[in-house]
Amino acid sequence: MAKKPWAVVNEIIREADLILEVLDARFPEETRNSIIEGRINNLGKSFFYILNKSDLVEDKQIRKSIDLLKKRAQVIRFSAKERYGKRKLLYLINKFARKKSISVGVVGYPNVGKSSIINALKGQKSAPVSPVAGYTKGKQWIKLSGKILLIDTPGVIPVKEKAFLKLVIKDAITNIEDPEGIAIELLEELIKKDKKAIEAFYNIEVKSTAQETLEEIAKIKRKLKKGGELDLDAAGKIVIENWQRGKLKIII
Ligand SMILES: Nc1nc2c(ncn2[C@@H]2O[C@H](COP(=O)(O)OP(=O)(O)OP(=O)(O)O)[C@@H](O)[C@H]2O)c(=O)[nH]1
Ligand SMILES: [Mg+2]
Repeated sequence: MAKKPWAVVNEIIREADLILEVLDARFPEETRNSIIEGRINNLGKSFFYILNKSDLVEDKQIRKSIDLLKKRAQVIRFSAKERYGKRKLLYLINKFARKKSISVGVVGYPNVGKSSIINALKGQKSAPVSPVAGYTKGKQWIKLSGKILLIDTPGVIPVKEKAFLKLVIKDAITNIEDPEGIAIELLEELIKKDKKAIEAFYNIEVKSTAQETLEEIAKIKRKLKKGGELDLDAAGKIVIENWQRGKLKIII
């Protein structure tokens, strides 16, 4: 049987010379894994933060995140999609290696883009990628050069998180049991942050509750059940998906 994801990650933290902790640039604090960082520190290992998916985030926001994170470790702004940050990261890894052979463990939450980063560094598809979280199972070694060995790991989550955030990270629309409830929770946060952006994006008026706002979205998207009743699950899925895919650019 395959090892549990956490067991794999702990092993890599012990074995690797350098760790890359991958964060989603849209919610870096939420995707920071305090348990992983605690273990890295206990073992006296070095790590860099990789702020991935930075193509989905405004410049100003990224700079703010970097300022906060750089107190703890070196931060590399990255986009596996646009191949941004690749040169800097390779330079820093090689500088760290100082001509010795090293292994570099890539760890982080599910779906933050660990495997995509490895592929971007390698310049070819070496690690399998998927929009469905929990895709990478065991550890996988990818030889980057004669001296650098990258290790891909499965995504791990430390503690109980807000339900909507968990789903965003999991990116598992088809498996959501209660899309309406999750979408309402998500909408509440989004409206708090940027009500006007929601209004403009959906071409609706934001109502006094998130529930009523979701009803507005269901109406404009013509999501109706057979009897003509509003289909809030279907509308909820749209809202969740728009945010997950980065179409709705509001940072919580
Ligand atoms: N926009 C954008 N999407 C990205 C980026 N990097 C990865 N993705 C997408 O995010 C999803 C997850 O990517 P993976 O590389 O499989 O993520 P992972 O961290 O390896 O996921 P697990 O193995 O499930 O833990 C895929 O749909 C990627 O195409 C990026 O820089 N920008
Ligand atoms: Mg993966």
